[in-house]
Amino acid sequence: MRSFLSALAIVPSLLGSAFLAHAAPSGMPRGADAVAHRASSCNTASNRACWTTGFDINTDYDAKTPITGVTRHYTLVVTEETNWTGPDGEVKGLVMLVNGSIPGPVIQADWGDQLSITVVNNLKENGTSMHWHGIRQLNTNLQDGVNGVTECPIPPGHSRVYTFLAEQYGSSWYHSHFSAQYGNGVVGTILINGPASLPYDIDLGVFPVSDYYYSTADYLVEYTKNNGPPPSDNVLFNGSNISPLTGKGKYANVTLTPGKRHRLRIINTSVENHFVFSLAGHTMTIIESDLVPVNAMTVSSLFVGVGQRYDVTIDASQKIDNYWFNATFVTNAQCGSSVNPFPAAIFHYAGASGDLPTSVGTAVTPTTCEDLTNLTPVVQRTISTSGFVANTSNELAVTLDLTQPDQLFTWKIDGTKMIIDWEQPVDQYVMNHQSDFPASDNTVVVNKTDQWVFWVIENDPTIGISHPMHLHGHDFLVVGRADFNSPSAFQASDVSSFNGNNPTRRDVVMLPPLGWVAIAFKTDNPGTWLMHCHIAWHVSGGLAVNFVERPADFAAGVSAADKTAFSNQCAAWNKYYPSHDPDHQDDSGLRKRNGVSSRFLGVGAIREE
Ligand SMILES: *[C@@H]1O[C@H](CO)[C@@H](O)[C@H](O)[C@H]1NC(C)=O
Ligand SMILES: *[C@@H]1O[C@H](CO)[C@@H](O)[C@H](O)[C@H]1NC(C)=O
Ligand SMILES: *[C@@H]1O[C@H](CO)[C@@H](O)[C@H](O)[C@H]1NC(C)=O
Ligand SMILES: *[C@@H]1O[C@H](CO)[C@@H](O)[C@H](O)[C@H]1NC(C)=O
Ligand SMILES: *[C@@H]1O[C@H](CO)[C@@H](O)[C@H](O)[C@H]1NC(C)=O
Ligand SMILES: *[C@@H]1O[C@H](CO)[C@@H](O)[C@H](O)[C@H]1NC(C)=O
Ligand SMILES: *[C@@H]1O[C@H](CO)[C@@H](O)[C@H](O)[C@H]1NC(C)=O
Ligand SMILES: *[C@@H]1O[C@H](CO)[C@@H](O)[C@H](O)[C@H]1NC(C)=O
Ligand SMILES: *[C@@H]1O[C@H](CO)[C@@H](O)[C@H](O)[C@H]1NC(C)=O
Ligand SMILES: [Cu+2]
Repeated sequence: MRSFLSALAIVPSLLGSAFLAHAAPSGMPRGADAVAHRASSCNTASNRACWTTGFDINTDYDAKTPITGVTRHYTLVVTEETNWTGPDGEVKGLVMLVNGSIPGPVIQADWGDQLSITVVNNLKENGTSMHWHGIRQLNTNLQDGVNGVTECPIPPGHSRVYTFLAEQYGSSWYHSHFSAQYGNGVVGTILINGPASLPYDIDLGVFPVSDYYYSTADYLVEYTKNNGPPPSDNVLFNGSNISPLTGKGKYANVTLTPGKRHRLRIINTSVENHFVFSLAGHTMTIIESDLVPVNAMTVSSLFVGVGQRYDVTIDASQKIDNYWFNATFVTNAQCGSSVNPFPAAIFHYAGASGDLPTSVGTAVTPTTCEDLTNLTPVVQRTISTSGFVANTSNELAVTLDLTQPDQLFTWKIDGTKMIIDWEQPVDQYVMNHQSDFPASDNTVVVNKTDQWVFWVIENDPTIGISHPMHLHGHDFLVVGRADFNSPSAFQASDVSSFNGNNPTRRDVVMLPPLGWVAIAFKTDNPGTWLMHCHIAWHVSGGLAVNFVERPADFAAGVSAADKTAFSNQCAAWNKYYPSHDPDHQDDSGLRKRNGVSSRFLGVGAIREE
């Protein structure tokens, strides 16, 4: 197996098709075949660091990939259902689902596989686009799935194929980037097998935890324009929980094997709720965050911001029993709350009774939304921070504008509320060598090649709300941040506290309330990369910026086939949209709108102009 894989690494194109046939035997759902069989033989319970010849946990995955020649095919069908009975037994008026469930199917692959995912839009009137959160998309910006930026939305009745390489490994998720549609259920998980920084016996798989609302996301987007975030109605653990209203539904129930070490892949797929997780009587050891393997770090509880992922190991070394896995909320810090006061899942030791856990565990009640910044990536990055001078071109201020007549809460970054144009995505300008982006695309052009560029993101000095800031297309270094407990505005002298010596590297970081965070990424990936707050209501409210990275290189590198696919999809959307605009349909006709009548907020809810 090892030599076969290394041979593949050298001549993938020769062996690729034979391997594909092997990977997806006829009769099996394509892509759903046993990924475990494909893992390398040297990756064993006692040696998870090993992967295959020439590739292990220390391999710099930005520098080389164990190309397998395997393409994993998946089809994801997005549908809309009314009066749908959810996993907690409560009926929701309207949901949008991937293959009929929340969450949708798990996308699985091995490090170095190619993914080919067909997304079918069977929604009634919404467009859609699917974003593969945290996937690097090196030189594949058009596969990033951000409508209005990297593509036009896929109109109802149409589909598109996304193809990209699994350049990194670990746990992540996918979600719609059309308005706040993912809050209606268009979400699923991604698991890419690879080496790990700690041995473990059993991979329990993905464990997404999400806030869950009985109202539609479309309603909540409207609601949060003028109101504070509502508490979630429930919290789902891997798609399950009991209803806090009626007790219907069932707890998620994970079986642990006594004496064994388990890997759990925690993924926060919330739209608004941040959680602190703890497993009664146990510690958890972090081995990876946001697709970046880290040196093992043991914690008794773990804050996970929206969009963040932590792979942890859990030793089943306690008494054979049942234990609560609790999600608790941060107190008084506005990072989420739920109608369900004690969201929890059961962790059941094999051999224990079928009863509910009895011990309540120790309450963990942090008072800030602070995430960890003391993780040490296994594959190191050390950069010099001394040349950095903060100035208006690299400071991005987040502001809450309370002066707009049509909505109370308008979020801006760098002075602009993003209002993307579904009909003319940013990448269309870039491919046409145009730089006259509409101001509302909120673009920041970055021309430098293979340089580390620094950004200071400054929070509103008047509003004490944290934001989980997510960057597409890059893992960034968190080089500095204000203190969560006594945050202060950024000052030039803060640069002296920057740390470029292998700091925490990830793709979502918490921006302290009233404070700042400084990040650095290397300009090695041409294309337009969205950076936004991952709270759905805030990105819908405009809290996003587009880094247009090396536009000339991007335009030069796009293949003719990708360009054609891009324009065909835009032609289909632009043919569909104006005549099906629900805004038009809802319009009483009493008020005529001018020109292209609707514009979009964020990634993009509808706003009346
Ligand atoms: C999703 O549903 C479609 C249509 O039923 C099916 O062809 C496809 O295999 C499903 N995908 C997965 C990953 O199960
Ligand atoms: C959904 O349920 C509501 C309330 O029970 C009912 O009025 C409505 O007709 C139902 N809609 C559909 C499409 O079944
Ligand atoms: C998306 O679908 C929802 C539910 O049907 C609807 O309320 C909303 O107006 C639609 N938005 C667009 C832009 O089509
Ligand atoms: C969560 O559900 C997925 C899909 O059914 C499964 O593969 C995974 O093992 C589950 N996770 C846990 C921790 O049980
Ligand atoms: C998920 O992220 C959201 C938003 O950052 C946060 O409010 C919530 O506490 C996180 N949930 C968990 C379980 O960490
Ligand atoms: C949890 O799962 C185990 C194993 O399937 C089962 O024996 C036990 O009864 C379940 N616990 C509850 C409370 O359902
Ligand atoms: C954990 O959740 C259970 C079930 O909801 C609850 O009874 C218990 O008090 C919670 N423990 C903590 C520490 O939050
Ligand atoms: C801002 O500082 C950077 C160095 O960090 C420098 O390259 C750039 O020219 C400066 N811009 C202005 C407008 O001073
Ligand atoms: C980037 O390069 C282009 C082409 O050389 C130039 O027109 C543009 O002004 C540059 N933009 C910035 C922000 O440096
Ligand atoms: Cu936010």
